[in-house]
Amino acid sequence: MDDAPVLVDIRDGYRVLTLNRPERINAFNLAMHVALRAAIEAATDDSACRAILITGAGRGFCSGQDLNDRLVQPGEFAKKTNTLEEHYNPLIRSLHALPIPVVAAVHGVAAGAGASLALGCDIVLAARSARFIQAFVKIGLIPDAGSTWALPRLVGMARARGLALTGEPIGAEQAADWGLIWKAVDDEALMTEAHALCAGFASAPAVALALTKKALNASLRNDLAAQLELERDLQYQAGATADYAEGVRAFIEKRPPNFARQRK
Ligand code: T3D
Repeated sequence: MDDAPVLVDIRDGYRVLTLNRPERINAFNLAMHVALRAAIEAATDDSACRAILITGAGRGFCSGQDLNDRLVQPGEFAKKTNTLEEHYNPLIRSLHALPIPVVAAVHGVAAGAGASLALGCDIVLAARSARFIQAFVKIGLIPDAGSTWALPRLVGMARARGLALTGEPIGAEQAADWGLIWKAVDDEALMTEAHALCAGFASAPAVALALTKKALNASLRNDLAAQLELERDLQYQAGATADYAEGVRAFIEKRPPNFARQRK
């Protein structure tokens, strides 16, 4: 279904979810929220799916909330929309909690909640010409869908304030220099690199990836002592897997490891 709000492409070991409202730079409406949630749930339920790649159709990644659905009179907003509670917040929480890496491949523009969505993914690859915009202030809103949480943690408070309070765009190279994203790549290489990354995750040790994600997420609220204890506990779990035994054996035998292809 080419006109579905989210296209799902099942690859060998990972899934590509393409936001598909290109005429509005993939702005979120209700149908896209529902489709994205269903696609993420289906990917999670499939033990052969070892990573998710989120991208956008057409000339940009995502322009945030569809503002055509937000023509309100003063005071009407809270009565008319519960989208944060019902859709954006569960989406960002689910990306954070998923036991598999989620990669965002950003081209064109990621604005408003579209930028928040990218920052909610584990790894953001962006085309060199891409821009990230905390567009909220331009229309009288505050950054949402996790941006006020992610920004200071990724780039520090001074830069978070600059981005959020001005709504000025930041280019992909600067975003990478600041630590907002993982990497800026040549425009024409974006999807090749994103697919290669996901294919790599598909053949990596699944439990180690899941527990690494868990440990890094927990570090944002733990002190050092608590984090060391968590690392010890998670390492016992990773060390008990067949993948660990295989990884060490492969190293000793000087051959590439052959990790399990399915998540348990
Ligand atoms: O409401 C709640 O539930 C709270 C949650 C809020 C979350 C949010 O995301 S709030 C922030 C919403 N997003 C924005 O404010 C961004 C609005 N868009 C823009 O600022 C610009 O369009 C872009 C910077 C993203 C891109 O600029 P440009 O010049 O490259 O493209 P354009 O010409 O502005 O947009 C192309 C088309 O997409 C255009 O339609 P047209 O004229 O060709 O028929 C434009 O209206 C449409 N479009 C772009 N963004 C949105 C949109 N239509 C609806 N909603 C959009 N967000």
